[in-house]
Amino acid sequence: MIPNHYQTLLNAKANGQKLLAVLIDPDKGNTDTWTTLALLASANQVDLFLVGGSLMVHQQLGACINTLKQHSNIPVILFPGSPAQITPLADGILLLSLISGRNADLLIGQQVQAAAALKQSGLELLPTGYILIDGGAPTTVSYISNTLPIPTNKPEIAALTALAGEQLGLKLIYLEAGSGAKQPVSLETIAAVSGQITVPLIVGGGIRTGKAAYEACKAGADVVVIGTAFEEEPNLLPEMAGAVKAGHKTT
Ligand code: 1GP
Repeated sequence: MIPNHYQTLLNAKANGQKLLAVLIDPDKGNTDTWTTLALLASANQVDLFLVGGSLMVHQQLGACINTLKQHSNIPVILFPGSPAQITPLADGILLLSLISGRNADLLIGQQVQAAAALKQSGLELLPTGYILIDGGAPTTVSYISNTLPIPTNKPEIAALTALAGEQLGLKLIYLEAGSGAKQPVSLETIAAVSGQITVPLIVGGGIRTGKAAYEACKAGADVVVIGTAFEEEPNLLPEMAGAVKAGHKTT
């Protein structure tokens, strides 16, 4: 049977289980770093790998995914910065629409360009409303996307943006403070968005401590994404995985 990763996310949400996703930017590593992360992630029951980046300078996407798959059974979901990052080597793809912005190219233009390749790829498609939240300083994703993030003190705008995304049929909402953000998405914003939607909520950007990961889960995140902290210190992984599990609704 072909695994259905979206169903896994829905089941986890229904059971109050929180998930940890490790984000890997293939530009920023090599076989050794990916092997280390894959082994640590397996040992700590990480739920997902997200692979992608805003820019792709080195052609390492395939090598990165192959290394992760060689050393773990954790599903690899593409988190593409552009249609050039589509590869059938992965298990699925966050099919992003940048619904916090008003850049038509990122709302629908790039998706049209990618549609045929996606159909051919056989990848599981996870249509995702991608929402940028101000993380305290300009981020790569805000610069590259040429869009303004939602101000951090406007949780009601984030909540209604997410609700509109769900009403349009998007199956996931991703609240993004930006990779390496000074401040992660506020707990108030996570709670406001979580209170409006029924689809799983992914939260990432600037989460660097177990406490921040735990609090994001308690505020309503269903999936916590961590990239930069593990790039800098892979050995944080056990603590982060424990914090996300401690955030389960049942505990
Ligand atoms: C970025 O949300 C992810 O797209 C993760 O951010 O690198 O800050 O953990 P960090």
